[in-house]
Amino acid sequence: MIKKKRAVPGIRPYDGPAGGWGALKATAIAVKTQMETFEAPVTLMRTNQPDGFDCPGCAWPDKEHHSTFQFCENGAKAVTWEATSKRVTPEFLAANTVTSLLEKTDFELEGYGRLTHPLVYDSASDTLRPVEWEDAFKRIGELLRGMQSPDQVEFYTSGRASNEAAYLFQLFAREFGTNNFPDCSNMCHEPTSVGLPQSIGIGKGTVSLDDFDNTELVISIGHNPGTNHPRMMGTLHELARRQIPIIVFNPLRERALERFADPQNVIEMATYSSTNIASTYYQVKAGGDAAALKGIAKALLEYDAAQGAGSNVIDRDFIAEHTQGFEQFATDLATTPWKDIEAESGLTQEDLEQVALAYAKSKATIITYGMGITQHNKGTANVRLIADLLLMRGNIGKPGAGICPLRGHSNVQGNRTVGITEKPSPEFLANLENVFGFVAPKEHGHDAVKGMQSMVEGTSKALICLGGNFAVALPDPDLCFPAMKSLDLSVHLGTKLNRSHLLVARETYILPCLGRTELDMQDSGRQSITVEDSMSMVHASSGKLKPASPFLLSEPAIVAGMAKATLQDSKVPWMELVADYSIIRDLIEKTIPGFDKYNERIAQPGGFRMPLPPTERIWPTPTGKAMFSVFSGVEEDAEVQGDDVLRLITLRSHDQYNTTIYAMDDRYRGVFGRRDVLFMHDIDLEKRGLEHGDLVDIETVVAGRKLRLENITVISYNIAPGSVGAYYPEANVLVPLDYIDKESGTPSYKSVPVRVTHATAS
Ligand SMILES: Nc1nc2c(c(=O)[nH]1)N[C@H]1C(S)=C(S)[C@@H](COP(=O)(O)OP(=O)(O)OC[C@H]3O[C@@H](n4cnc5c(=O)[nH]c(N)nc54)[C@H](O)[C@@H]3O)O[C@H]1N2
Ligand SMILES: Nc1nc2c(c(=O)[nH]1)N[C@H]1C(S)=C(S)[C@@H](COP(=O)(O)OP(=O)(O)OC[C@H]3O[C@@H](n4cnc5c(=O)[nH]c(N)nc54)[C@H](O)[C@@H]3O)O[C@H]1N2
Ligand SMILES: [Mo]
Repeated sequence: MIKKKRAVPGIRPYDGPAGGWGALKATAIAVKTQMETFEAPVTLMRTNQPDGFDCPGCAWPDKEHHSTFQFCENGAKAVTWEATSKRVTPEFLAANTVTSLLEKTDFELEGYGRLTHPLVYDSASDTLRPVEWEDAFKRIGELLRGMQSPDQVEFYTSGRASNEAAYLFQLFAREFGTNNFPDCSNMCHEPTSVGLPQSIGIGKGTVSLDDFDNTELVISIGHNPGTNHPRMMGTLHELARRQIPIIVFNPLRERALERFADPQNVIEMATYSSTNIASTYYQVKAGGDAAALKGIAKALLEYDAAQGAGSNVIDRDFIAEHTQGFEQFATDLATTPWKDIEAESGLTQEDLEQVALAYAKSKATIITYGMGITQHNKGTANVRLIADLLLMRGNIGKPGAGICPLRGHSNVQGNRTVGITEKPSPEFLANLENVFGFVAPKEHGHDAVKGMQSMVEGTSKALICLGGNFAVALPDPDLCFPAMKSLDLSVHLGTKLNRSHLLVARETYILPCLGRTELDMQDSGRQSITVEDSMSMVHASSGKLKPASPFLLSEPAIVAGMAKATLQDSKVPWMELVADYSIIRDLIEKTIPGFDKYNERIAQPGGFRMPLPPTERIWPTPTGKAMFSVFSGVEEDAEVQGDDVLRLITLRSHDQYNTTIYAMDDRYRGVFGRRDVLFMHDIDLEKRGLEHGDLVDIETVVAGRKLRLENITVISYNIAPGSVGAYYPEANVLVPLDYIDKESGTPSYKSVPVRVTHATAS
């Protein structure tokens, strides 16, 4: 019997579809609270237009990049957030000490608006004060030159930076002498960058938008497109209307994957109707995907055997011609017991056999995935298993089929392509040396976790951030925040104030830059930058809005300014590059394969695609073949035992962009005006004697140190039993810094073992 639930402030079930009129209303509110209303419509219409700017919201590509405006609520929020008319002025900063600003929430900090002046921290008054650009560069240069070793400096990149800015940033760091490149992708799709090259020879997805026109089945695992890749909803909506099955694996019932009303669809809008998206929805347990994927593969093998000789369930010709390692893969599946698969995935053998049947029937299948796959301590192994499943039926390198990792930041993939990596290839370093004539560092550097650990240990002394919110995005603030404060120097290029900026080092500079939407004028005229989307399309973006302040510089100009002031006999003509970004692109072309005729090809609408050999069934692996892998057992972490242990998923609300909180609602999950909640299934509530709305304490089970989050309101939710969910970044206090996927270094943000009990203090 279902008990009647008590009323909990701010918690109301959301019964409608995702999208629809609610999305239009939310857009209108975002515009009203951030922008001058007369500017907004023109600005939004320029998003993803041929002569306009690339939407900073997500990395989903745009078919109509050169024609119609695609409506997108969360894209509109990203744009209005940057194009806001609010400003953080020198007067405001003089009146508010850094200590007092640190008391504010992340939501309040960014809510103050755009940064307007380059700032230096003044410890005597505990305030941020305006500084001349040249003085800032000079002092940063002096401090960097004074380091005992270049490896004491960490160069962090957040994936919104353009190809041009990121390329200059890596050039600066490498000429300076280090490969320390922590970047946001180390917290995000690193398992893709590590796992896919082992499987198919390249760390990128293989599908294009056209493949979605030809596919017969989409399996969507561990991502929430209604919020995070909203333009993908147009594609899924269209597939669902064509009756193409979409099978979802997600511990939470995400509304947009269930029902969606497309704001561009006149009939749905007029009739308040919607389209069912998922044909089947499997609530896999957090961390249970490997078990589920192995179950599907095992069922497929069993089905193939049952069909007898000559069956084409398994694509034997493809496997023989294009792959290695199938035998070991199949043997491991045969010896993995169904009972283990069922226990770990939370799904039944019958469920997984159904998926295998649908998969066997489809002539072309796409698997899409996001953070639900990667942010686990077996994230890389999970990615390889997805590739294995596709390879079993030859689903890579043919129309309508392939692997589709949903990238995070709008240019995170491009940053990687142009050299932001702590593990550069010898060929790339040789190219840099040949073209520029400096000696590049060969030793591999730090990723995000190692960079922070070196700061905690005190071996790294300086941090330069090309965007982002490094300390807040990483796990365990109790460990990381003091490490930020113990640095000799921190420098942040940013558009809005955030907590990482305020965790000031002995000396701190905050350098405000132009955003994507803004006009970037240099000596040779108006500049464009370029970005690479999730499907490896590289295209130009140029802003038109008047910059938020006359004192802003572009990201390339700031990087070049610091580099010139640091590297006294630099081989790089920094100021010539800033005057004309097309020269930066020429240098990218000379040092990185795939950018031939870079400037010429971005002049074409839609740009060009980076080379993706697996789409032609060419496998740049050491063996020249696509490789099957073996995932032994089914468990994510065999060491964590105990009936009362739950797996905590930390995730994004609908009103947030990573550490940027736009507003306090999570409309589709029925949470309004608050973020201090824990989603839990009724079975798990009952086991603990808890009720919907009770206050609880959460404690991490694996940490060496005590990690706790207290007085959180637990709410009854349709989530897989055994899994619980809370919002990022608040729940980062529960994520240990060293609880990572060992292969990729990515923190296990989606599978933290925790215990939940009645709150002790109330
Ligand atoms: N509006 C908006 N857009 C964004 C962002 C944003 O914050 N806001 N962030 C950008 C960035 S950097 C990224 S990386 C992407 C993130 O986009 P997503 O990959 O969608 O990221 P999350 O919101 O963290 O949620 C992942 C989903 O995985 C599910 N999940 C959690 N654990 C598991 C699991 O073990 N198995 C399975 N199968 N599913 C699981 C969760 O229930 C959730 O639905 O979006 C990008 N776009
Ligand atoms: N617990 C938990 N932690 C997570 C995750 C999770 O799912 N759970 N997800 C992880 C993921 S996938 C990612 S990608 C990271 C994100 O980590 P980051 O990329 O470091 O964080 P963001 O919140 O995207 O950075 C926001 C800041 O970027 C700056 N900014 C915005 N636009 C621009 C611009 O155009 N130029 C410059 N220079 N600065 C700009 C603003 O100052 C803003 O405050 O977080 C990770 N952390
Ligand atoms: Mo991300």
